[in-house]
Amino acid sequence: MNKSVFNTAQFHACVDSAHKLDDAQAEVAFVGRSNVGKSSLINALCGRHLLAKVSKTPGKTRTINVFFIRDGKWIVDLPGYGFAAVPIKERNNWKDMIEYYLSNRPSLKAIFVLVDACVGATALDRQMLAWLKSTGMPYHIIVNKIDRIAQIKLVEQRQILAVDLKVMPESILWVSAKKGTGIKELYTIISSFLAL
Ligand SMILES: Nc1nc2c(ncn2[C@@H]2O[C@H](COP(=O)(O)OP(=O)(O)OP(=O)(O)O)[C@@H](O)[C@H]2O)c(=O)[nH]1
Ligand SMILES: [Mg+2]
Repeated sequence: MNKSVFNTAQFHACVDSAHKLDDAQAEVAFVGRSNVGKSSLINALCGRHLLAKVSKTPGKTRTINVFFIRDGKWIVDLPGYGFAAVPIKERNNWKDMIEYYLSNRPSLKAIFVLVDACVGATALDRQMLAWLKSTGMPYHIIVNKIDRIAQIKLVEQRQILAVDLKVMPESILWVSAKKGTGIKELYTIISSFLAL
């Protein structure tokens, strides 16, 4: 694993439909509710603050945003779900866009589902996880924003979230895009999926 490969990541494409994407050799995608920190995590991975656009206001990412790592190897940032302030029609469009993308990319090697360490799994997270499970697509759960949990509560909160998500705590990657916790492990995992 070579961290510098991520540091030279570049913006590659921004599309409103997976139809418009060119072929990749291998790609991984980040999904999750709005504001969970998908774009922030991509920035943390690539060691850049401004690669993917981040905002305190949910609903910042509204398109499929592709970042090129090298040789047709991509990291893909998707719009978040569950942002109530967006009209239902637009939310449904995003849902269709995300599901179509996830279902129609033969080069998609792994889907990372982000869950907020404080908020826990929302109904839409459960829906996404159940759908991914039903399709047999390879997905992994990442819990982000663990910096918001007091150190003393971390073990207990990990246990609560793992039970809630019906998986072993060890199978979840616990990260903080803000503090950089867990990012090295994520490099290793993504490097392996993308064969970097
Ligand atoms: N404390 C803390 N805040 C974080 C972390 N990761 C992201 N944030 C904050 O969460 C907010 C949302 O981050 P984004 O990266 O824009 O979230 P997103 O999931 O891409 O959101 P959408 O584009 O709306 O789907 C921003 O204010 C970030 O600074 C983290 O690990 N810890
Ligand atoms: Mg975003």
